[in-house]
Amino acid sequence: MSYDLVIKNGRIITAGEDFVGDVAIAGESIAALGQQLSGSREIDASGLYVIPGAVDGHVHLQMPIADIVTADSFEQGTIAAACGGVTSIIDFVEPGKGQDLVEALEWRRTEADGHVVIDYGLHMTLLDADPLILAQVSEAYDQGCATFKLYTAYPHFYLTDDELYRALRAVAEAGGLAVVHAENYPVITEVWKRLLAEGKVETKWHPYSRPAVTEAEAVNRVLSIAHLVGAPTLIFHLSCGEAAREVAYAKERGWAAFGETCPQYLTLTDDIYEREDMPGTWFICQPPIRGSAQAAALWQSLATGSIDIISTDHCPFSAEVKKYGEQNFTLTPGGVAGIETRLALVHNFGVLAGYLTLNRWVEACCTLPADLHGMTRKGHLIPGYDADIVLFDPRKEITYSAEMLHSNISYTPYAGITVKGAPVTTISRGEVIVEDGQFTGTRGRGQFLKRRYE
Ligand code: DUC
Ligand code: ZN
Repeated sequence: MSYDLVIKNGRIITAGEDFVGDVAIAGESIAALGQQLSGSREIDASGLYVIPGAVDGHVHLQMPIADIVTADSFEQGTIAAACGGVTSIIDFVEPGKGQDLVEALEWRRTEADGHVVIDYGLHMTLLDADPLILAQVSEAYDQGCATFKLYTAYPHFYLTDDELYRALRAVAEAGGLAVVHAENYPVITEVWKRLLAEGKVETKWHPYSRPAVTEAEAVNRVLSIAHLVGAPTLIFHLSCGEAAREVAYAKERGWAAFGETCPQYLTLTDDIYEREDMPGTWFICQPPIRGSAQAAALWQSLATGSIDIISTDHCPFSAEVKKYGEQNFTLTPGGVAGIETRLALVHNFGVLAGYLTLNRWVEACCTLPADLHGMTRKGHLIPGYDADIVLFDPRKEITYSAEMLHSNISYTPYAGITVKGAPVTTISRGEVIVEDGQFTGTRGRGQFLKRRYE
């Protein structure tokens, strides 16, 4: 039998397997895995890892905040993602106050459809616990938004405990997953006020303004309320061991609790807020980047599985916008870029450093993000699944610079960092869209993913 495309002689690595063989593709789907398969097109993957396309369940493309917007459009951001071995992303719908959820979803889709180069899903943000809005949660789920974003941070998103209770209940009743930014914002605000009153306005004070305990406390509280109402919950961007331990504790009790962390918390440390060669404001994100012991604790939590997945929270702002907080760190919008660098960073600092096995790397970056976010055809190299595949060269060395990356910003948080191992070819639904690191796909080919839990 001849297939449309066969990837030959690669080291096929999935969450559970590791063997040398071929992957055959028919149309947009994986058709077979085996030996000596043949196709009308064949790609020699000798010496390369063949893994499922990476899934980034947490990105902010062309996201408006007041009068600014994140720097990557859906087109630019998904090109960068594809070049980094990512074949699916999940961005956000952020409805206006009182806006109908499905109407907001349709509007957000008009911004992405026709522009994205890989498949994408959308989380639905629940701004408050307005009963009229919560009554629409099931409908949003039916339209493919299986996951709902809740915040215990930021003045315009912050949910009080009673609001959390009601919103989480609505998510549970719809059969969805809550994804939560958990920090204790009222306490953080008090810490900020004290720091600013003492004249501590420089960027180096950013991590002091959001202590680990304010994150851990919020994680505990959110997971407790979620358990009470039966809402499976994924805590976003865990940045410290204290918070990861709260997720581990919830898991030990049998709760449906999951954790995500991001490369910036694993590979950077808080000395970057005081570096001389790069402005500290570039690295301002919420929660903040913390010390090296915290990064080590996060790697351990990933290894044991108390943190499940690695996403990026890709949220790039231009260097000019990042300057807003030069004289007062609280005025810099939070967010770092990372949509293109995750697979290679986690391979280098996680696998090569001995924290993660190759299988766990694939599981944390590709397979579990797909499963947890309700993508029913992604994240696995199994016949019938979408042929989203990445060829990763474990010998290729790259030193990061803004110029080599595809985000629409003039800097990268990872400038000067050398990694061994990089994605070289990206295949999305059977189509080669990145070859030798060069994007060859077409704008608008990506599709909206209707996600659900089976
Ligand atoms: N944190 C950030 O740093 N950026 C985007 C949103 C968030 O929660
Ligand atoms: Zn985010």
